[in-house]
Amino acid sequence: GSVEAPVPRVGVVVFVLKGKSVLLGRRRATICNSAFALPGGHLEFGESFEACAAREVKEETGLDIDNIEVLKVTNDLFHEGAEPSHYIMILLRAVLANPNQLPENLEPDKCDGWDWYEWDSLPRPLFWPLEKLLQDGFHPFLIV
Ligand code: 8DG
Ligand code: MG
Ligand code: MG
Repeated sequence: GSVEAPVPRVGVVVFVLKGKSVLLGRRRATICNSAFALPGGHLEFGESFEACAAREVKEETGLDIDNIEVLKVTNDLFHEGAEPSHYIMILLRAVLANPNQLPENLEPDKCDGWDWYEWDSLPRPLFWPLEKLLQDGFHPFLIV
């Protein structure tokens, strides 16, 4: 095969909000293994941000989401892996379509399990882009 020059990829992550809590899972991945992270993944060709958010949350947790909104865009460089990676991250928020639905760990090779964590007492370590957002004062509940 041909050797491609590296390019930025588009990542979509979702703050699924429930009361004062947000959905996080411990990652099993080369980048930032075992840190708490949001559900999300890669934007597919032709997909809207909202459709990607709903698809990734469904694939990873089984949850159906509603009121999906884009909150912020970040530009992140990762140097942890064998090769560096560059992500344009689209951050969204959403709520559960059915507040009684429970998260399932549908990709156990990528995640140790999902749970709700209160925003004021988040678990650590957080995936570093998320930690950086928090330190910058980002608050997914307060954006109008
Ligand atoms: P896919 O094959 O399902 O499309 O992708 P994935 O396996 O679900 O991708 P991912 O690693 O979950 O997300 C893609 C990238 O997004 C990840 O390698 C780095 C970036 N990213 C952040 N912050 C977060 C976060 O909080 N959660 C997740 N899942 N990814 C994040 O910069
Ligand atoms: Mg993912
Ligand atoms: Mg995924």
